[in-house]
Amino acid sequence: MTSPPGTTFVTGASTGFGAAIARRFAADGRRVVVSARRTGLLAGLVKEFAPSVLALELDVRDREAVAQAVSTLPAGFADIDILVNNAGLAKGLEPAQRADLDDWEQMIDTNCKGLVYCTRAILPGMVALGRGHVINIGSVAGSYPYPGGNAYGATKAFVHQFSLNLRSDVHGSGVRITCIEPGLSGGTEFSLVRFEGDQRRASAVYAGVEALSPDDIAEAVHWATALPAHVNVNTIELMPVAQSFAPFQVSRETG
Ligand code: NDP
Ligand code: 8X3
Repeated sequence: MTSPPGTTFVTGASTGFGAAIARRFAADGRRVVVSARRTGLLAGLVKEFAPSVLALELDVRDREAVAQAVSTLPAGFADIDILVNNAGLAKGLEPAQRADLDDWEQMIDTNCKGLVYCTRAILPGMVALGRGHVINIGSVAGSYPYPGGNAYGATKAFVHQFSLNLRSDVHGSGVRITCIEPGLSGGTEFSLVRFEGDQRRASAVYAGVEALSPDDIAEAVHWATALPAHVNVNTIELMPVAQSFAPFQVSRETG
């Protein structure tokens, strides 16, 4: 049940899930490329696991930069056999009729287009190798609508379907594809980013709840990759026990 030798490439590794996922693989003795826009936040991982961790400044929305970064990796980190497409964000919780179009565009550019750019840059190497694993971080928001989830949930529905379609395309190649779809998770900057740095509003999301942790997500990612090579976990949907489903809303006539 140990990971094969090779390099793990993690996007959005500066905080939250990405940092925990990178640490999980580095602790296994694997080489890990950690990428994000804020490289200063990657320094701790690099120092802790030197020389096995390489930091890369990368904005996944920059198509050329993604292709360039992947094609110029140093030899010791070029044999990527696990890609974790984790970089992503939610911006805002306004109803669609009031949402900021720039927020929608940033979510689509990051969660959908960025994920596609990274996959397209790295997948051919895995197919040529005859093995590899792409892990995409989706969300329960891709399956279950909620007020204000509008474009964010739609980007994660894209991640879900893109993952399944990737499976069809790499059929017979030995490459595995998994979509991990978490529910409410704390210990990350997710809500701080969603609410534009409003710490009080972000903290309120997790008040009195034992949410999933970045380590829970890292464990799920690692488990899927550590299974025998003939096993493909298509989708993992996980929630904290404290989270479940609510009834549909019904708008009633009054009077
Ligand atoms: P964080 O905000 O802590 O982490 C997001 C990461 O994405 C950061 O490392 C950030 O790095 C990176 N990122 C954002 N935009 C870009 C970009 N344009 N280019 C490169 N990196 C970028 O949140 P989480 O750890 O919670 O989120 C990680 C993933 O998990 C996201 O895809 C999110 O949608 C998903 N998710 C989160 C859940 C939650 O409740 N927390 C639940 C379900 C899914 P930097 O800013 O340095 O570039
Ligand atoms: C993050 C989980 O429920 O805030 O994807 O959308 S949720």
